[in-house]
Amino acid sequence: MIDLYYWPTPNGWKISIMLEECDLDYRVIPVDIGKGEQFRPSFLEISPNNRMPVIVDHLDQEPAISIFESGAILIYLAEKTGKFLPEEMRARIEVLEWVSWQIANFGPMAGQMSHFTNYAPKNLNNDYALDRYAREYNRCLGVLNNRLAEREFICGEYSIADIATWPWLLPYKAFGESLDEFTHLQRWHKNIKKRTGASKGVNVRKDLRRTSPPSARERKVLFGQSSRSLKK
Ligand SMILES: N[C@@H](CCC(=O)N[C@@H](CS)C(=O)NCC(=O)O)C(=O)O
Repeated sequence: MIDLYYWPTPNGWKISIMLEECDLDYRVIPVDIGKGEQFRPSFLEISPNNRMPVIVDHLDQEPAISIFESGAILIYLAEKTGKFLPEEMRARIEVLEWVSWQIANFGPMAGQMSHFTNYAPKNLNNDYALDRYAREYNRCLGVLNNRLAEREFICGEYSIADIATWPWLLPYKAFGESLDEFTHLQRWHKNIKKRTGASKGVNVRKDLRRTSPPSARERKVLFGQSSRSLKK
């Protein structure tokens, strides 16, 4: 049995989608990041960067394996199941390249875009930051669209590169983007949406999704932290 420490956001969906796609048994343990549950000492033990997602795989015998960082989790689950990560060296490194691209480029730029669109106080002048991240998000969409021009999925076959990347495309409208110019991206988006694992994964604990802007307290919890919050 696998424990999934989770909150319904794009980074959480990467793993709920992978678990569904691999048809693995798992149990969801919600980590309410607005309430600050990611700073609990027991959670910091398995997630020193105070972020979800995390998995703990209890295996058949102790000790269990715990993994933080969505890229590492995806690679672990792909290796465990033999799915969505080819064995052949060239094909494998290509998938790992694109997983790294997501983790280091598309994810962080989309994350900042989300911050300045959904969370940053409106009374401050955030125009520079919004413009910077909107351009970077748009640039990344262009990178993906080019890549998909000659491939059905990012690395040909559906892989953990697609599973890592798709969740951060989902909020594109909220970020003021349109896919009109990105025809390959539109096709890819529709193809993944049709997959049972992807649609089930993205709906895991949908009831916990945010329906209103964060309160002042939640803002403080999410964005008012420093290294002091991690003191043991
Ligand atoms: N690089 C991390 C990013 C995970 C991440 O940013 N998670 C956010 C939610 S989307 C979180 O847990 N935030 C809690 C906080 O900021 O304190 C990964 O890919 O796993």
